[in-house]
Amino acid sequence: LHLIEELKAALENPNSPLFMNYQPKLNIKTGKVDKLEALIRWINNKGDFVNPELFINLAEKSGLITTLTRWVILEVIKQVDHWNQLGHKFKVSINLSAQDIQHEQFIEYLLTTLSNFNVEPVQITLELTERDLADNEQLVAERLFYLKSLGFEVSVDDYGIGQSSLAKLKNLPVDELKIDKTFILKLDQCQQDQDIVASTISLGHKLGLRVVAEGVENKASLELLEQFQCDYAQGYYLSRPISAEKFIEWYESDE
Ligand code: G
Ligand code: G
Ligand code: NA
Ligand code: MN
Repeated sequence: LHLIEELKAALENPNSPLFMNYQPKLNIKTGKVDKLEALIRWINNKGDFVNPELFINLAEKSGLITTLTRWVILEVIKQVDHWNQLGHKFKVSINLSAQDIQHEQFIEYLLTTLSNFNVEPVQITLELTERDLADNEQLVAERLFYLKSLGFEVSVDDYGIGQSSLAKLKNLPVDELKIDKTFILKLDQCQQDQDIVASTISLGHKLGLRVVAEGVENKASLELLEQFQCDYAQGYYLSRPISAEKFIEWYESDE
């Protein structure tokens, strides 16, 4: 209860102890980073990092998630606008909760915020887990089709550990599959994971989807993913989630 009050205050604080980190996604074919995932971070009053999974969970249970997601959307769009001004047109993904996509004013907020900056909808990817997509399916499908028609992209996060099947996804306007990191972390050491990942990539491609592997922690796994024709790789081997400033420094030194 204490933590939620502190989070609420953090969201209202103009000098917020919340901030975004960005983790690059490597385009395996071009060898370039052209996408990133935005991940929220919070340093509490004691100066310690609060586990994001913990406070996101609390925010979901308390209904504060709507406010938190709005905060994230504004921060990310501001950042993408800034990168655009530097001549770097990245695509950035935002993690959503089931409540966000179902919220009455979600799309309106997203569009209003975009209209205040020089950012195109196609630069914003919305990441939803299989579970988020399974909740209130009809409404979520309608929202996603509308978002898609506006130019936003949709990504299925943590793919493979949930209950949804590709058959279900075929009825949704999905652009990207993110294979869950449990299949990727030890990819180089596990034949079963290799079989699962190779066939998921191939199935994803047959359905016209871009496939991202998350949790790439070593070179051998990246090479396997390249062999399997995976489109994007994300993980500690390439970069941890880092601040926007650190990222652009890393990116420009690598160009
Ligand atoms: O780096 P990592 O520890 O950030 O993320 C932990 C969990 O928190 C992941 O499940 C991730 O999707 C989630 N998460 C991180 N940032 C955000 C965010 O901005 N919004 C939402 N809804 N979830 C986030
Ligand atoms: O649930 P979601 O996929 O949105 O969250 C991504 C989570 O995975 C974040 O907590 C992020 O910090 C973490 N992550 C990103 N890359 C790696 C990696 O290579 N290894 C591990 N163990 N975690 C990672
Ligand atoms: Na995610
Ligand atoms: Mn994931």
